[in-house]
Amino acid sequence: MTSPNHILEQLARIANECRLTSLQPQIRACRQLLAQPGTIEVVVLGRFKAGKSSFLNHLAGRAILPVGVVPLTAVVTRLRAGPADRASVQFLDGTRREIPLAEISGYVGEQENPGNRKQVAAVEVELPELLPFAPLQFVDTPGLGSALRHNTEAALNFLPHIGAALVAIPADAPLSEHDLALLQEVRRHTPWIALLLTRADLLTETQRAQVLAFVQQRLSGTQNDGMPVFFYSIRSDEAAFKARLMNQWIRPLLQHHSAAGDQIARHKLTSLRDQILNYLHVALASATRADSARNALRDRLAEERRQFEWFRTELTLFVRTLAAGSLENYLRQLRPVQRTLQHRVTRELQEQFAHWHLRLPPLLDAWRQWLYEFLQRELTELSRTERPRFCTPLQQAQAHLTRMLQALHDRLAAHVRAALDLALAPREFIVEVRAPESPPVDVAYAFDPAFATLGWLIPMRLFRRPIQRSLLARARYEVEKTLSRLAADWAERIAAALESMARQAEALAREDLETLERMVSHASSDVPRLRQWIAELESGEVSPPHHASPNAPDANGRVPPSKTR
Ligand SMILES: Nc1nc2c(ncn2[C@@H]2O[C@H](COP(=O)(O)OP(=O)(O)O)[C@@H](O)[C@H]2O)c(=O)[nH]1
Ligand SMILES: [Mg+2]
Repeated sequence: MTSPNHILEQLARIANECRLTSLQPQIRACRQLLAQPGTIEVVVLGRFKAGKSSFLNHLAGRAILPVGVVPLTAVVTRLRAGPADRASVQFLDGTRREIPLAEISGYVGEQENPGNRKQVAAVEVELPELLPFAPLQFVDTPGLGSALRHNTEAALNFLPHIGAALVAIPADAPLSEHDLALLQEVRRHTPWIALLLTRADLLTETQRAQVLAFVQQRLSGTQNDGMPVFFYSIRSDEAAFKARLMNQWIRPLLQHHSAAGDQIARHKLTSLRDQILNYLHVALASATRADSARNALRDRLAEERRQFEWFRTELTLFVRTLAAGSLENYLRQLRPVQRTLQHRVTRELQEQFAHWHLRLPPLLDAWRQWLYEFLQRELTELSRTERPRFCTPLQQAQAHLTRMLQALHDRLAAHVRAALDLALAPREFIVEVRAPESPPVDVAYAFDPAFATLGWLIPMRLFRRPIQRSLLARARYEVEKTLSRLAADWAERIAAALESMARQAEALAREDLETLERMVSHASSDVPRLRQWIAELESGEVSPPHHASPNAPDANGRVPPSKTR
């Protein structure tokens, strides 16, 4: 049988000659995988709050990973077996630093590492508790559709690197369209996938049976039909769930890890090969079909090219509309917070007044200093806690821009189908979220200087009450003003981030269109070369070998029902 390395080099060569740049991340991931055989990364994927981190803590038997972490710019955490507790942070610039286990949350969470200000690429943890699982490694991810995308390299490289995958979905909210799309995406990169229905303790046995039937019905007819499904709960009285997952999925993976590793590598190579073959078939069909068919396709693509300016405008308009509405949204959403802060400033300032028996100028100074500190402290905290809310437009943009790219690809696929009667392979588009740093809180207010000089003449005995009232009102106004300014600063930063996402989407769309244009530009003189490549790829043996082991999944990742219950 041809070695995986040999197949990969063949695929890389052809992809290179065809300039299929979008396949580069997959090619790099395969190289890396083949360079380090032996370990298998079990990646835990799924929405935010699906219970991924809780699950891994439960599996390790220790609360290592922070739970309830907002994923916006969080990073992946790798857990593996080691002789002693150890944790290290790997930074985007390639450096690494050892940290105490207790400090992990300072690097993986949005709250303590906003906008990934600390420039973290990943956190790696070694635990003796994981020795029984070696050579499996576990990867906690922050939630697809958001966090994996803060850094291009990490994002584009992540999915292709998946070894085995556990897709966590809350049992009480099972299998949305988003989950199905995720499963589909993951399936391209690994045959070893299982569905983990978390928080099973929230359901009765009857409800669990209903959920299982629902999930199986939704998966039927998809590539994931019949995939292993496990309920899970971190409640200690629900140990049977863990036992079943161990016996039916993790142990087989451990026992057959070398065969499974081979299967995973070959699955990725097959997937890569199919994508290249798809391009080649389109190229060949276009080069050999009657002129009319080819010309029809070229006309359609030329039309897409002419329309591209509109697509670009649409992208820009979309992000600008989102940006334009963001300030108003922030202000509306912050109104209750503003009222709370205004009540607090009034109450706390009233307490202060009781201590300040001062003439007017020093009173004004004390007031100003106190208010400055109050606003600085409270708004910095607010900007931190409200950060996910400020960044919401980025998530919305990511979802919509990805859909726009997908729609363009579908349109291109429809042209190919109409002209050549061929299906263009689906594509993954990743528009990364580049969440900005939080803006500094800007507290600035002027006070009439004449007031300060004349102030010494004002008899406080008579005017204390009206002056205090006026200072309270002024403080409430300053709360509103500073909050509005903070929202405006956020809106400005978010607008810039949105603009950058639109440009990314534009580049991806252009690449998609240009790749297809290149494919259909092949002349009849290219036909022998295209045929030769296709023959080369189709004769390559990349399909995984068949395993007779009782629990290993077959080529579709299905695990035969286990006798070990
Ligand atoms: N009742 C129950 N709650 C759970 C379970 N697993 C996780 N949770 C809760 O779900 C929330 C999100 O969990 P987390 O692990 O942070 O989710 P992640 O974002 O996917 O990593 C937390 O409040 C957990 O306490 C479970 O098995 N049962
Ligand atoms: Mg988590």
